[in-house]
Amino acid sequence: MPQNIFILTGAGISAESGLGTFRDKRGEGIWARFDPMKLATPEAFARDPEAVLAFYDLRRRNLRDAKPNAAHFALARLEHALARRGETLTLVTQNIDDLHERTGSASVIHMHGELLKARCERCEALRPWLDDLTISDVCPDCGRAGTMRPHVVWFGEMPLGMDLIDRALREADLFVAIGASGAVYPAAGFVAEARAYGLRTCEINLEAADNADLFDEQRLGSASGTVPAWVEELVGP
Ligand code: BJW
Repeated sequence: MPQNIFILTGAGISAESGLGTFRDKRGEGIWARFDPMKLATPEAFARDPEAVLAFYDLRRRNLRDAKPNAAHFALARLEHALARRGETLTLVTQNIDDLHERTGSASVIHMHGELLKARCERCEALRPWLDDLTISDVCPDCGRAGTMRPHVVWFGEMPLGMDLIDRALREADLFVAIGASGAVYPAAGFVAEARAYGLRTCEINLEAADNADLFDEQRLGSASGTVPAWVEELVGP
């Protein structure tokens, strides 16, 4: 029977590419060093745009030096192997990096935005943005200064692609979460929705997520080892 797979990836899939996670049980994640309420909310950006832009400039520079790892490559291979069998992979990521795209994943849904894009708060223009972003940058579309912001979803903002995500969840047979802590909603609620729609559910993670009890199957280990092994089980070497 054809299989439609829905995969949600989180910061854990990019951890071995050197991008860091937000939360971990050792208290060493990004949010242990930086206060999300001062850097990842619209209110923080209104209060202190320089601090917020500097945080994302640093992350953008780190991303330029990062390389995809074996887990990103395996998911791109899975997508193409499923397509050859007339099956589909919906790849939704909470990550703002572009490591899935760099390995050839074709249509990634970035529900928390993309670090290498900026958008104008005035005219909503969305532009590729590879360099640092400053408060005096001019919008290439409307020509106003001081209106560009990182194209990321902060706390209190609506994640992107929610209609597409809901449709894909309804049409899938299997839900898999990879390297996500299950701490941030609405993504943390997808597994419950998947169960309600009758999907099988699988967690692939270094440490059990906050919502681990909602998964039918759990594979613990680092993404660069567990994901390629799981993909090989599904579609062969
Ligand atoms: C490995 C590994 C290795 C490590 N191999 N694994 C209830 C319902 C709905 C909303 C809320 C709610 N309660 C509260 C809210 C509001 C809020 C929220 O969830 N707050 C919680 C903190 C409680 N949510 C929002 O505000 C969201 N918007 C919203 O809700 O709008 C209204 C709405 C309602 C209902 C439906 C639809 C909309 C917006 C959330 C925006 C999150 N933004 C950030 C920053 C983005 C930009 C940036 O990158 O700076 O997104 S926060 C940060 O957390 C980032 C991540 O995408 C997100 C999730 O993190 P993730 O990916 O799970 O990573 P970690 O670090 O938490 O976990 C890493 C995992 O990897 C761990 O499990 C490790 O074990 C594992 N790992 N190494 C494999 N090598």
